[in-house]
Amino acid sequence: MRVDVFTIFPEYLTGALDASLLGRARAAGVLDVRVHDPRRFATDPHRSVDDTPYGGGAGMVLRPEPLFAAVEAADPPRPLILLSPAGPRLDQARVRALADTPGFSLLCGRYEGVDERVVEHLCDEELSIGDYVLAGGEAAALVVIEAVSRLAPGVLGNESSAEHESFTTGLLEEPQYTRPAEFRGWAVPAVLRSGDHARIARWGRAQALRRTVQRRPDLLAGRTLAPDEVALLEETDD
Ligand code: JD2
Repeated sequence: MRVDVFTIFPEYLTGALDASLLGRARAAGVLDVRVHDPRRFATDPHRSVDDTPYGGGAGMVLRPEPLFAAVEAADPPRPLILLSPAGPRLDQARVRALADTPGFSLLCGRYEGVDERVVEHLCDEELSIGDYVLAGGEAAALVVIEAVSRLAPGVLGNESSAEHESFTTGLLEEPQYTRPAEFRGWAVPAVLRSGDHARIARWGRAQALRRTVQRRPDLLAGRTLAPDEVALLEETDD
């Protein structure tokens, strides 16, 4: 999978792209991330990428010329997605759809955003990662790349683990434990140490259901509980 990123702060991305899952995927050749700095395409003596907004107002706006030049020189994979608080919110369905493509590109704004002609005539769509305001698109780009990459073929060590997880099953995950069996007097639930795999699976499903009902009932809104799920919920005590 190829992902091209356009940012005036390329160093913002480099540490994250080299670390952990993304670093391994890139080293293995499964993920090809190319970071482009529009400042390299600025033509004026000061290499300026921003200017004051027409009509007045606070802050600066990214100029169209260096952004168009950087994108046209790279000929990046489409769709070219503009990270913006004005876009539709990213969810796991969009993440899966992007993971099913050979690639896509991300354009990061800064300051008050980008010139609207970039939105209308250069980018294909907009995307927001959530209802809060960032200082620019770079952190959002990393969120998109990480969420999509872990679903891309060959990236996760365990292919099955991405499949039956929360937002895929539509439920939150059950709690997880590791050794020691008792830590500061707090024991791991006995069922998990019983070796009875059918009971363990049943406990996990009951926990996942109960947590979802209690913490994220919105996730269940468009989903009817199956009769066996209702039974599981009713037989759980607390
Ligand atoms: C960005 C800014 C608009 C004031 C470029 C913010 C985002 N979920 C999200 N929250 N914020 C962003 C985001 C993305 C790009 C830019 N700003 C700052 N924008 C009004 C300040 C500039 C996403 N994706």
